Amino acid sequence: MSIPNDICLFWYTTSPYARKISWYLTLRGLAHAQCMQPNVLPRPDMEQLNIAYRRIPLLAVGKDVYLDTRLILPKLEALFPDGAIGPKSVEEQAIQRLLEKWTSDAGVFTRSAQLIPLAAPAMKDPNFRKDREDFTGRPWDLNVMARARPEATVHIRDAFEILETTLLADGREWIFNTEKPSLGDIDAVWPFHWLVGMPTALDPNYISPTQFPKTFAYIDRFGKALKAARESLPKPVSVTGAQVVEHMANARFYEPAGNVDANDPTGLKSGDEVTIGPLDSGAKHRDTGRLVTLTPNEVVLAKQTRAGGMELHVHAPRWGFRVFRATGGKI
Ligand SMILES: N[C@@H](CCC(=O)N[C@@H](CS)C(=O)NCC(=O)O)C(=O)O
Repeated sequence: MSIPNDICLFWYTTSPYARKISWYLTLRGLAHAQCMQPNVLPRPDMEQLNIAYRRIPLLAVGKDVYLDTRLILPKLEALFPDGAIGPKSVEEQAIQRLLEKWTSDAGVFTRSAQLIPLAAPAMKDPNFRKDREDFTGRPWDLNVMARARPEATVHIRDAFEILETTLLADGREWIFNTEKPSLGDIDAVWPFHWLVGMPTALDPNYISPTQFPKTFAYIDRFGKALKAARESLPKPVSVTGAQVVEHMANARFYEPAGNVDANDPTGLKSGDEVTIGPLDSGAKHRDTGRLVTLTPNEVVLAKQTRAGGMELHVHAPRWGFRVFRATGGKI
């Protein structure tokens, strides 16, 4: 089974975070494989990798596995620099990184999720709601969720207003005035594109092309650019988890084991047995392994696949994650 560029994306199409990665690969024209997943646990394909982290997306590049879009996107830029679409100037880099934080960490996604239509098939499925209760650690009660909608609309209206009156105010096509969408556009557009694509998520009395013409036109333009890019490429090959592991056996590590920063506040040392896990959602699903790299923005640990005991390197960002000594550590 061939995995183009040794890249395999584990995802499901309704995941807005995963769409960022699929869009990035499409806009770059980077051929890859995909391992499609259900939107709830269990995920037997991912169990093959022996990785407890449960969030989607997850990206394998050879024997390296990357968690979290906040690490996956800069890694793809660095590992495949020919034709990279990241920001160029320091100002653009600042805007792109702040956009990433604003949309992912600072509330736009969370408030968008509160606007998922309660009539959507997933929301009516008790199994899905139970899965997300485990994931978020909060009850997913339809009455409580209905009451949260007006406040979520107020926050999302604020987010639309920011795009409309600042970044898109001068009528530009793309955030950094590029010819085609860039990484900055992916980081700006994704929760807005998700909301517009869910019928009834947005109440047109408050958020519609009437109030925010430039932002709606931008979202539409992005969708069209993506469709054109997708149509010009072969469809990603679909693979199973077992096929990914089989492929990895003959693939290389894309990054050498790095340094463990002697000045890290955690005091961890190379070779320590450590546990990593996200702090915000899916926090119960942690991975333990041997520490191979620790920098201010990345932690890497070595783990073995369930079948065959093959070593993989699992990479996570420092932001939004905790790393601690597996024995005697506290979380
Ligand atoms: N900070 C993470 C968030 C990922 C995330 O929350 N993904 C959602 C899907 S959009 C998820 O994993 N939901 C639970 C699940 O599918 O198991 C990232 O940037 O990758």
